[in-house]
Amino acid sequence: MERTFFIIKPDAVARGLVGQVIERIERRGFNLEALSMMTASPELIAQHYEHLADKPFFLLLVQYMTSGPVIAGILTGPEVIKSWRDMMGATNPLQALPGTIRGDFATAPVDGIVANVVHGSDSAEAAEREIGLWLGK
Ligand code: IDP
Ligand code: MG
Repeated sequence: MERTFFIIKPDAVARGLVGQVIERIERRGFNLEALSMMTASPELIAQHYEHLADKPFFLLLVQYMTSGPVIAGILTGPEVIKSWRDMMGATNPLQALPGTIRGDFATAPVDGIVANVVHGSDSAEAAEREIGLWLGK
C-alpha cells in the first residue's frame, strides 16, 4: 500500500467542488486516511512549493493558495501516487484532458494564476515530506 498527500485547493473549496472531488476518490476505491480543513499561511505554502521559489509566478501562487480554506488529506491504496496524479490531469487546465479533475472542473489560466482545483504529491519522498509539513503525521 502506498500513501499520498492531496489538497483540494482554494478555488475548488470556494466553488463548492469538495464533494465532487471526494466522490471521485471514493469511486476510484482509494481510502481517505486523513482529512483536514485549514487556511494555509504564506510560510507553509512557501515551504510546500520551495522548489518553485525562483519562478516568476511564485508570489501569485502563494496568493492563490492562501486565498481561502483548503482541504488537505492523505489517500492510501495501491499505486495511489501515480493514480491520483493521473486522475488530476495536466498542471495547466488548458492541457488537462476531459475526464480528469482539472480537465473537467478548471478553465485555462486567467491573469497568470493556474487555479487547478487539486494537488497531489509527485513521489513517495514528496508525499512523506508534505504529510509531515501539513499534517505532522
Ligand atoms: P503540479 O501541481 O501539477 O504538480 P507544479 O509544477 O508542481 O504542478 O506546480 C505547482 C502549482 O503551481 C501548480 O499546480 C499551479 O497551481 C502553479 N503553477 C505551475 N506552473 C505555473 C505557471 O506557469 N504559472 C502560474 N502558476 C503555475
Ligand atoms: Mg507538483
